[in-house]
Amino acid sequence: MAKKKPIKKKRQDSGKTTQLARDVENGAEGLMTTNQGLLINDDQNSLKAGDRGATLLEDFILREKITHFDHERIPERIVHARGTAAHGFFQLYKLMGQYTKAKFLNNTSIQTPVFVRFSTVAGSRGSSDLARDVRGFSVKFYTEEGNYDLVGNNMPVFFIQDALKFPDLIHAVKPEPNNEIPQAASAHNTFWDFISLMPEAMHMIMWIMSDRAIPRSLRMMEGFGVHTFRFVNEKDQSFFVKFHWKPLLGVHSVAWSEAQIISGKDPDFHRRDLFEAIEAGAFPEWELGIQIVAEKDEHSFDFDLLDPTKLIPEELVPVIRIGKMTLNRNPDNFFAETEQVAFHPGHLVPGIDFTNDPLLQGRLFSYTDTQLSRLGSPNFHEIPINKALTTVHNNQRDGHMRQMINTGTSSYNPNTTGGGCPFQAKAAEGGFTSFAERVDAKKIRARSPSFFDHFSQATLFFNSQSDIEKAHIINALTFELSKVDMVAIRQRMLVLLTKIDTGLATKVADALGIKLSDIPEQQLNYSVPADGDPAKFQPKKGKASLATSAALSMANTLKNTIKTRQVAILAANGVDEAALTKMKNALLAAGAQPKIIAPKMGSIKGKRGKVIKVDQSFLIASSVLFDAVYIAGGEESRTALENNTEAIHFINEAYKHCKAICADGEGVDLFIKTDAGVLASARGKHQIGPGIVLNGHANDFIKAISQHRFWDRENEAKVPA
Ligand code: HDE
Repeated sequence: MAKKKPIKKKRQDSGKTTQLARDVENGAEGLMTTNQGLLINDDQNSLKAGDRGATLLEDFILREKITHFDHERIPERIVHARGTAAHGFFQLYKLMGQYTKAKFLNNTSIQTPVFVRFSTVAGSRGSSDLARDVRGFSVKFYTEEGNYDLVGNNMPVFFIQDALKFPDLIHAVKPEPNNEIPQAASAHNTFWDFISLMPEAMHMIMWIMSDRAIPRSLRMMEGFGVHTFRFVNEKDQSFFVKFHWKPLLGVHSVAWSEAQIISGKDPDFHRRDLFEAIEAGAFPEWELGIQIVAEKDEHSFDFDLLDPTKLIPEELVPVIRIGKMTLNRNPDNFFAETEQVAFHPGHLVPGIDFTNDPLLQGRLFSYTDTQLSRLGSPNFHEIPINKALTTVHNNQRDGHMRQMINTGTSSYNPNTTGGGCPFQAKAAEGGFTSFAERVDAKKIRARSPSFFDHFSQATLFFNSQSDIEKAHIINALTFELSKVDMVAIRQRMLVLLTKIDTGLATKVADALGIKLSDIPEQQLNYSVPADGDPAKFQPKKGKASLATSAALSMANTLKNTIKTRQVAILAANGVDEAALTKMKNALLAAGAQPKIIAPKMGSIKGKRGKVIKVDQSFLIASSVLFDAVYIAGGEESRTALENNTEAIHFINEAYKHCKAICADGEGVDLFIKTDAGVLASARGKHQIGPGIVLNGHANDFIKAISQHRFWDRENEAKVPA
């Protein structure tokens, strides 16, 4: 019999420990016990009255196990239910004392631990990663002054201006209440009905209908704090601040037709991509950027800084990059960490404070409220992933699942029984003080007139897009509104689109088979005021100070690396192993992740007899899961692939989705015969079109992959794939 290992004492705090300590904690090294610590001798059979007899109620081991199982699920988040997360750290580049006294922004030598959760908003926990949706981008900084949460999104603006409208927005976008259809999609009546009555949503609609809503990877999207926050320095001077996360891999998206296929082929596409990149040591990185506006400049813009449907164009206030976040460790347990983490825009540290953005103010109430019911206790701050690094001392006591064992008789302040402890901290000792903003106003329920320009920045966004990006917005709107079966809703949306750009509206109308001139008067003037009184609420279009902003277009993003890009190498028996190996090594050296795709799993034999391991067969592989394709040479391999319809479809589909394609030797003959090859060749005798590398150098292929996509292929005849 194996010698029993001693059972080590369990640790109370995980999250920032070694792998070994975590293994011990998870019981990997110990023997199996009940939750009371009793060693279990048989986990295969319940206690029965005889071999074939009834199970005995007495079997406390069975009852404990099943009872725990029965209660394993907790309510999913009402929004942002589908998420994935990672651990990492933040390191500052330059001291920020001029603007803020936050300690983690005033020390360049420390690494502040972070936990980051990315999410989609509308779908359930089990929905697809590739839904057209906003992505949540929540960062918990475990600072020496307590937890600071930056709970943002991958788009810098929001649908609504006032928190009171949030339940309406979410009710409208969630599946319809009678039949719970559709899952994780905004393409349905109730969403567009609401939106067509909310002109303030138009700027966000441009973002959500753009390719930003279908990222290639969570590692390739920007993050934004959305609201304007405040920095406060040691002299109690305040500055307005907008937060940005800039990914070092650039900002990239997939195509919409691709997103829909990925949802079936691999609904976990984004979470797998993040998990695998971290496991492979290709740690995702973002730089933290800030836009600073002095208090005196609060009113110097043609929009209101407190309005969350507006961004500050980077051309007006540049983004200063102040530090870098690196994600370098996957969670050990999805439930304990990713599911139980509780973010809150009100988790602040001294030096950071709120503004009066009415959306932000409402959020400050909501997060604790929802976490109380989701996590089932006011003690959720004691769950390891939520615990601050600093020690918690206060007079809060008891409640469900209390972990801390408070000692002594004092649980009130002021006291003498506890020697006066815990004491309040003076501001000089790091005690939090709210920024003393001057307030002199009447209580009212109204929208500030400075919030009424709902269209200028929507137009700015649309005008800043490349032609292809504009076409994608038009297609996305057409797709969504085609799924709306109430004509009046489509018409109202078209009316709103005309206020953004008449060309945009005309193209969408045309695709929907509607003539703008036929829209009835009733819809043209339809307006539901946000505060109930049409006279008080007049959506208008102002004069934006900029015509375009380069930072808003993904066409201008970084295109200088192929790190972590997935490259499919198509091969079969008889492949030219020398060329294949050379290309594979060049791709690996450049940081890409090449995979050999062949007709069958197992291995293939090269033309000189080398045995090559196959990573995926065409049965499970799909071009939409890759960034680029390499077709290796070899006569026998070419013939096998030519007769394999899935291989041909793979190449055609990759071409259709504008990806880089490279072929060598006989692989070139194969490519030229595909529909993709015919189209590419039609471009000219010597020029086969950008993104296609035939018998070229590996570096040409690498350069092509780093361009991400060759979107202008969409302007040619399309491959029927
Ligand atoms: Fe949230 N939001 N939100 N939100 N939000 C939640 O809190 C809410 C808003 C955001 O990874 C909930 O713990 C209201 C803007 C993210 O765990 C809930 C309003 C932005 C996450 C909630 C907003 C966000 C949430 C649901 C309008 C971008 C996921 C579960 C006033 C700046 C956090 C939870 C995670 C989650 C309320 C608007 C970002 C219900 C009332 C604007 C990234 O409390």
